[in-house]
Amino acid sequence: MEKPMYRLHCFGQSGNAFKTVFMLRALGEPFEAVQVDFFNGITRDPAWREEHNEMGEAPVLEDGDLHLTQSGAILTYLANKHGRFGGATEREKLEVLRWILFDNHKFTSYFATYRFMKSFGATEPDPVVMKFLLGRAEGAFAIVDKHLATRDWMVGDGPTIADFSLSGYMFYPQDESGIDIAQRWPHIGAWIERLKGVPGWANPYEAMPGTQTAPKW
Ligand SMILES: N[C@@H](CCC(=O)N[C@@H](CS)C(=O)NCC(=O)O)C(=O)O
Repeated sequence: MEKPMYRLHCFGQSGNAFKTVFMLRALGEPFEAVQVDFFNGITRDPAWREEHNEMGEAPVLEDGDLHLTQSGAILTYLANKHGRFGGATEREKLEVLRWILFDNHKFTSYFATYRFMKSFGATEPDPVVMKFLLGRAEGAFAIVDKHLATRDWMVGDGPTIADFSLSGYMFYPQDESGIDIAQRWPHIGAWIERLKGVPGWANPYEAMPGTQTAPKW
């Protein structure tokens, strides 16, 4: 019997979705990509929220009857189900969770919001807001850069879902954020290159549906 295929609701610009795409591809698990029409506001549509995600966000993973959201939960689910990339010991699993929480609160969230406002926002971003977001992102980047100064991967001896989570926004063109990450945080820069060597890695705009657009602001 053919195994049921995963369905993943995602779109090209979404680094949060790319975290889960990277994992599925690294696992060698085929999936059907369902495009989320984010830029036409579908995630705010009550019917979409009712059917797919009450939180109003991509990604959404469908595994048969299971509909799962939050990239961290999806990554953990896939790691447990396939027995890969979740950490080798209980201690490592806890470390992985610690970094995924840090990513969702500080590393991805401030940077992704900054990039979104600079590249895709409907109105010109307020410089005061941008300065605040950038300062918070820089603080988080410095912490991860220091952690990576003495190790190749965030946890343990190989890539884990902590790496897939934290790197979700690291593979987009530099002009979308205007920040030269590799130059400013060289250990993050080296880690990005290592991650590109993980079998299954792909450019987010090629791995997910949707149209790449030029930065707006
Ligand atoms: N913590 C969530 C964040 C998901 C998220 O913010 N997704 C964005 C796209 S990258 C979204 O759908 N945002 C809709 C909105 O904020 O209205 C995760 O990791 O899945």
